[in-house]
Amino acid sequence: MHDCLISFGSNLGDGFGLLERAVDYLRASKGITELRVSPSIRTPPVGGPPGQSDYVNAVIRLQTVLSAAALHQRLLAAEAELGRVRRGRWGSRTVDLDLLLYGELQIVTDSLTVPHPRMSYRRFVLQPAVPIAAEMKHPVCGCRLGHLLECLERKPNRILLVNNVLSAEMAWGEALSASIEHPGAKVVFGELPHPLEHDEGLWHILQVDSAQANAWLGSSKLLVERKGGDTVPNSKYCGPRLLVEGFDEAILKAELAAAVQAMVPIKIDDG
Ligand code: A4P
Ligand code: MG
Repeated sequence: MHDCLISFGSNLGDGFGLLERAVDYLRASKGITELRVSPSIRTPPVGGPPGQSDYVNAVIRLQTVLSAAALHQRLLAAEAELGRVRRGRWGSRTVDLDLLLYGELQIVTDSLTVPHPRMSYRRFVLQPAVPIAAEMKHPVCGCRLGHLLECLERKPNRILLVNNVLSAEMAWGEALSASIEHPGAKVVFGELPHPLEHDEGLWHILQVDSAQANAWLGSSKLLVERKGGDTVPNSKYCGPRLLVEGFDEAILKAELAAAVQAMVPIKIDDG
């Protein structure tokens, strides 16, 4: 039996109604038991084309005898049943069901990466997850989900890039700051820190080599590493992390900008 966590996201149609239907679909599925649903929250869209509506986000915890691939197929079938149309990466969707955790296994196939590669720093995932899954362990970060959310809440607004995540030629500072247009997030690149704890809206992005990283690990919200480079062992750092690959400037900028958006405290203006 595998203890699994699934994220639900919807920003097209009746999100709360769709969550109920997704839960009913999974509850009626063979091989799935002990299903529990988190409280749902409304969240501003992270990444993707501008002008999207707010999301309804929640997580679902369940036990299953299904393989990870079979469970993923079940999630795709539920999405299809609820009328999902794919509108490009991070585009609006009626329903998105992602497999966050499959026990403590790490799985990488052509169609599945588990744990979900962006879950460890997303408030729209961790905030609903913690009430029903705080003690579940993230096998890549080496810590529990409750700890990941605490890192986002307590650590200074610093993102640590190690192993040359960005190449030197890229005019990163200004370009990155300009790409992160988010109320409450002003990004300063490569400056040495000042009392960040007292300046909620200011984010520092530091690029360091692996030898310098030690000094900053304890006081950073997110560790960003390059796939294939030296990664920091879990014994030295247990917290939110992101693994990037490739050197496509536009993709890296979008990924980092979305990471900042996902870590900013969630505020919804209900009018
Ligand atoms: N795939 C790989 N691993 C998984 C996994 N663990 N679970 C593959 C599910 N699918 C996985 O997914 C794209 C591909 O990921 C599929 O081919 C699948 O085999 P998709 O559902 O077609 O597209 P997507 O969801 O746009 O892509 P992706 O990369 O999963 O998006 P993210 O990173 O999950 O972001 N903002 C708010 N506030 N709330 C949200 O819920 N969601 C997203 C989606 C962006 N912004 C959001 C929210
Ligand atoms: Mg998805």
